[in-house]
Amino acid sequence: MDGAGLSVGAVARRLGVAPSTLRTWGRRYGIGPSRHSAGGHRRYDPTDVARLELMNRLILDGAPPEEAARTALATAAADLESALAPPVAMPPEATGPVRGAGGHRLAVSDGTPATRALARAAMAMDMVTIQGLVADALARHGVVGAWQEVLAPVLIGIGERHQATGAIIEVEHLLSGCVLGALTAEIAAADPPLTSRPVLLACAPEEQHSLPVYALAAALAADRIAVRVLGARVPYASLADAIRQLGPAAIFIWSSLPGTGDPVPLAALPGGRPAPRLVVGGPGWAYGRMPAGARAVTNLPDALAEIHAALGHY
Ligand code: B12
Repeated sequence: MDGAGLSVGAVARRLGVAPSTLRTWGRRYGIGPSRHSAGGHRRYDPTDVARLELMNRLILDGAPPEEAARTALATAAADLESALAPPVAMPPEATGPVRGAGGHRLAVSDGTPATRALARAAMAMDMVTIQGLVADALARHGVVGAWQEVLAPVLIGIGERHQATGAIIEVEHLLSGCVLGALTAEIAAADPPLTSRPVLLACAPEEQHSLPVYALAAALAADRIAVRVLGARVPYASLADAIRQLGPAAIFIWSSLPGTGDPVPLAALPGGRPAPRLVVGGPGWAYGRMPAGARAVTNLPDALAEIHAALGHY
């Protein structure tokens, strides 16, 4: 770091967070750069950076952002280095159960620091922090790792909580929107595809649970495979039109609910030369009645592998 200090982008890269997250932390919690360049740009000196590193560490260990900022700001400059060296001891209130309005508790099955932090932000309905944590998970673990280790466990925890209480639908909607936005952004930001025939991804008719479809599409896009995502509730007639228009190499269809998982109409989908590989996933399908040739997958890596195989990659 030179005497002029680091830019927002440089500090964001160092911490593995989005530049917008740093700006939000500055605005919301008063933790930011202590100087500006001659041109008026924000510049972070070594103490600013160490404070932000401490805040980031505390969040990853499960502390709510405002509390992490408070602790980082209260740490004397001379103590920052030692605070960063050993594992950070969490304040007692940051290690308690994840709670939301009305005292609702959220059990996240394998509560890692990242899942706990995301669950906390979701229960607090703190949209900016949710977006930052989802973006961080994607940047740190890639699409498959972020989905399996952070996003799906928190979604499943929220689903279980909702089932038990009938509450937190607002939390489910907020988190789903943030995850959908982040996965769509991953698809948009991926390097150009190296394949020509796309993979077509859709939910079964009336099926609104589209996040796994976007997770798979983002993972395929990261592997530079062309995708077309039709999202939620796609009537079979519309899917058939899309198949005829796009001539996909593979089609993935998701069903979460038994009511949307009747496989009989799949047999009537148009073929093509060569015929697209039909891959189905999700707990809703009646797998015993799948048409010949359909491949069922039970997790994201297997779905990815099945589609790579359909494209002749291995
Ligand atoms: C987010 C969410 C919503 C959002 C969806 C937003 C969106 N754009 O996707 C909204 C608010 C729209 C919604 C609506 C409803 N939902 Co909802 N929802 C969820 C929630 C919390 C996450 C959904 C999700 O993304 N699941 C995907 C992953 C995270 O979970 P999973 O499928 O269990 O994962 C397993 C496997 O599928 C596999 N897997 C995971 N990821 C992937 C990826 C791929 C590619 C593959 C192949 C496999 C795979 O691994 C997991 C472990 O086995 C789930 C909870 C849950 N457990 O899923 C409830 C859940 C699916 N919803 C449920 C219900 C009841 C509903 C509603 C009927 C509520 C209502 N009364 O209106 C409606 C249904 C609307 C419809 N017709 O589709 C129930 C379904 C119960 C059932 N089996 O019948 C669940 C399970 C919640 C619960 N525990 O009660 N929901």
